[in-house]
Formats: sequence, structure tokens, C-alpha cells
Amino acid sequence: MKSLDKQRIKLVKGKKEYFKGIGKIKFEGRKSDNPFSFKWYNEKQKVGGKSMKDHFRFAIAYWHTFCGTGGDPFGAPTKKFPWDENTNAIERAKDKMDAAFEFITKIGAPYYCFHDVDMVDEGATLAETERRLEIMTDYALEKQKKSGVKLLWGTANLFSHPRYMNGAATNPDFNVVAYAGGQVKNALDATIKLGGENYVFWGGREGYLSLLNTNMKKEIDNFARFLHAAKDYARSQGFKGTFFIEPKPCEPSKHQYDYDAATVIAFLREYDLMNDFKLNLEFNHATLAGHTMAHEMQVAANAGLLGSVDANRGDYQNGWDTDQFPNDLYELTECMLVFLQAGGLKGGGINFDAKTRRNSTDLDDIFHAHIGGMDVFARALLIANDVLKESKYVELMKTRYTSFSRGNGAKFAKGKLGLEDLSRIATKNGEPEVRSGKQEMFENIINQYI
Ligand code: XUL
Ligand code: CO
Repeated sequence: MKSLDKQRIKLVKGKKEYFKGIGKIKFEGRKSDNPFSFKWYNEKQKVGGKSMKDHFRFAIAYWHTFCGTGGDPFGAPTKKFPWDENTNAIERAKDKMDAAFEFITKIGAPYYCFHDVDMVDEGATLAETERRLEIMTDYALEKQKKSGVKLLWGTANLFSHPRYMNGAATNPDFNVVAYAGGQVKNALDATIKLGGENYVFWGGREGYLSLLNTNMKKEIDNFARFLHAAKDYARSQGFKGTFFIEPKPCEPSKHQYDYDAATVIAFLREYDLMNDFKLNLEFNHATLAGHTMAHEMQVAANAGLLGSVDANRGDYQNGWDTDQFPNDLYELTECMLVFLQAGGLKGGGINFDAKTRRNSTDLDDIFHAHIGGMDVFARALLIANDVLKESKYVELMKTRYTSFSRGNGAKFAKGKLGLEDLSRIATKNGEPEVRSGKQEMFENIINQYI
């Protein structure tokens, strides 16, 4: 299917069908050789008492899937989407939304996510942008009602426009902070109107390029004030969902304030935002921060803040955010072990913040990418569930810590031993035995169940 081939866009009941020749993607199992079918993702299949659909709550990212035309710093866009042709901004936005809901319905994802500017181009003024969003959210409401597709989260793009080059909520100029506030208000209104279950803040420009011209303390204080204002406004409008902060260490800023999960958790604690905010973690952001995604998920889970996931992968030979579709089964299995043991995500879902490659120019590549992504998550979930239920993994992990369940270890765990007690016990017990961490044995268990 060629994206450039306008002839293939059929008119169905006066409406265009963009992904012609592709019907609803069904589960056909691993023996099927139909590339337009799921081999592992069977939305109804129960894993640990919960359907795959409910475990993952898959969402499609509006910005990559329907807006990402393949341009990069070295070259022009390579993808000419048939929904991107009308010269009128609203008509073009409606065409894009028709294509979006057609795709989301055919792939069978229950959710989508968007930035304000993905849905419709920004207008010349804040008021014009608001008017455009009102029209488009009316249109989206209709589409949601007809399809049953829901909004997992909305967000505002506070990083692309030149006005945000020195930051949005952390800009040294109050007028820019106020403009960002206006934009977030519009994005919150849109999210609330569409029944959005969550709202995301990703601060690509909330950081600095040089510390020499940056009052970091002031900027971070302002960031917290901004988030409080946004949260108070949304609550006053009846928003009951969760706010997510999405950590990323750098790119586009040299240093971003929401560096990683641990940094964001400390920030939320310091500024009294723990009750309303959780984390939206992304694979390629984790690896840019020098962590694995499993590490980031565990850090968030420890604090009860594992909210949502942006699914993708980095290229492990490159040092930037490549946002490729996930396909690494071992990496995913490690993540699903954390996911299952944490009891899943708190309010969020798995959003494919991933883009097909610049040279994947056919419309059907979008299907292959998402089918692969959903399948690899499903397969990893099944494996992780088997590891937890059938193998000795849980028991072996527990065994490493049994010294804290009895005697002095148990007393220590309850906070009943001071440093002098530890010294006395160590003197009495002498040099501790060398005890293996058995890492290779643990690794083999994963491989056994793959
Ligand atoms: C950028 C990124 C964003 C956020 C939403 O790296 O991940 O798309 O997910 O603004
Ligand atoms: Co993201």
C-alpha cells in the first residue's frame, strides 16, 4: 500500500477510507503467516486473572503515528500522508482525525494520547488556538462515542514553538510562563471535555543549555508553582484523573530538570505534589539516563508512583532518542516482571510513543509497527507471568533476604537496632560468609521461559 497513491483512498459512504484493504487486526496465533494479524496479543486472553486488554490499556500516540512525516535534522520529510493535504487547517485536522480513528479502531487499541498541536495546528493567537481546539474536540467527542476509543491522556506541546526556547514553565521571562499557562489551560480543558483519564507533563525545554545564565533554584521553584496552578485549576473543573510527569535527562535541553524517576520523585516530595502526580516512564528516556527501563519502573513502583508507560526502544549503538518500536523480548520480560509484581500501572496504560523509520514510507508500515509492539508486550507478559508462577524465581529472590526475617536481622528491619548494636553483633559474629548473588542462574530462568 503506497502512501502516495491517492487513487487507493476509497470513498465509503461519503467518507474516505485511508487504510484501504486492511480490516480489523485479529489474533491468529503464532502459526499464522498473515502479517496483518496478532501472533501473541489476544485481548481477551486472561493472564493472572486479568485480560491482556486490561493489563496494557494500549494507546496510540497521535504525534508520531499521524503527524510524524519522517523529517530529521539532515533531511526533508519522506512520508506524504493522504490526510495531510487540505489547505484549510480545520479540514486538514478533521481528515487526520478520520484517519486516526480508522487506524485506532482497526488495530484494536482502546486508547489514544495527544498534544494540543497534534490535533490541530496552533492559531495566530491563544484565543484562535482555543477556538480551533473547541471545534476539534467536538469532532473527537463524536468519534470517541462512535468507536468506543477513549483518551488515555492529553498534554500541551510546550517545546516546539520558538517562544519556549528558554523553557516554558521554567522560562526566565514571566510572559512566557504565562503563555505556557494559557496553553496548558486549553489542553486541560480539551482533556477534561474528552473524558481524558490522565494528563501528562513532559518538559523538553524545562531545563537549561548553560548553567552560567541559569538560576536553577528559581526555575525549579517556578516549575512547582506552575504544576500546582495547573493541578488546582483541573481539580476545580472536576478532573479526577492523575497527572503524570515524564522524566527524560536531556534532548532537546542539555540538562532537563525531570532527569529520571528518582529525580522526579524527590521533586514531587519536596514540593508537595505526591498526592496528585505519578510518573509516565519511557524506555528510550530511561536508557538516555543510563538506566534500564526495568530500573526506572522499579524506582517508581517503590514509591507507589508507577503511573504509565511510553513504549519504544532506543538504538543501543546511538546516543539519542530514536523512538523505535519495541521488539526486545528480554528487555520487555524484565520490565513485565516489575510490572506484574507492582500490580500493574496506576491509572495509565502503554502508549506507543514510537515512530516508524524514516524509510518506512508505506501506510501499512504503521500497522506492522504497532502489531509488533503489541505482540512483544503480550509475549513478554506471558513469559513474566510463567516465571513468577511456575519457576522458583520468587522463592530464590526471597531467600537472598531471609536473614532479615529472623533474629537480629528482623530486629534491624523493624528499626530496633542502632549502630552500636550492629558493631556489637559484628564483633561477635566475625567475618560474614561469602554468599553468591547467583546472577547467571537468575538470568537462565528468564531464558528458560522465553
Ligand atoms: C519526547 C516525548 C514526548 C512526550 C509527550 O521525548 O516522549 O512525546 O511523551 O510530550
Ligand atoms: Co514520551
